[in-house]
Amino acid sequence: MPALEHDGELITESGAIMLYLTDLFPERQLGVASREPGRGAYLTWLFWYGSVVEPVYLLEVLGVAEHPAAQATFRDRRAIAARLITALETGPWIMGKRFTAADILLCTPYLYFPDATPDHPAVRDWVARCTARPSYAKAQKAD
Ligand SMILES: N[C@@H](CCC(=O)N[C@@H](CS)C(=O)NCC(=O)O)C(=O)O
Repeated sequence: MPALEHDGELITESGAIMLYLTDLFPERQLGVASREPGRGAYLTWLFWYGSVVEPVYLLEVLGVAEHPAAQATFRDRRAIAARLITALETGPWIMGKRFTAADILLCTPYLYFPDATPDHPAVRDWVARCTARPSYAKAQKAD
């Protein structure tokens, strides 16, 4: 269960942890600071993960992804794929030229569930780029 305790505060939810850490360590340049161009897109990607991507895949597992209420609220895996593909066709990262915590967060489901990876070269190559980074190997080793 993703959780971070810092300065006596507990932070949960992967997106909130990412935002907390990238705001705390701006010098690592993995986030987009407040008032910096791209902050809105950065927040959108982080919140989209928890608010849409996770529910959509879970609703599929539960067999109710095609329910009209689910469609009207979250859309579906096709919409997720379309949004990723649109971003990654510009690429090479979700936010363009710059690798951010949004890449780390959004590629995660496809590391745990490779079969769920949208069947498109832009997405497959992006997942491969994410895992080819030395920091990925370092994190895996630490885990
Ligand atoms: N929305 C949460 C989901 C966290 C979550 O429930 N993760 C699951 C795996 S996908 C987990 O760690 N489960 C362990 C457990 O429930 O014991 C987040 O993004 O942090």
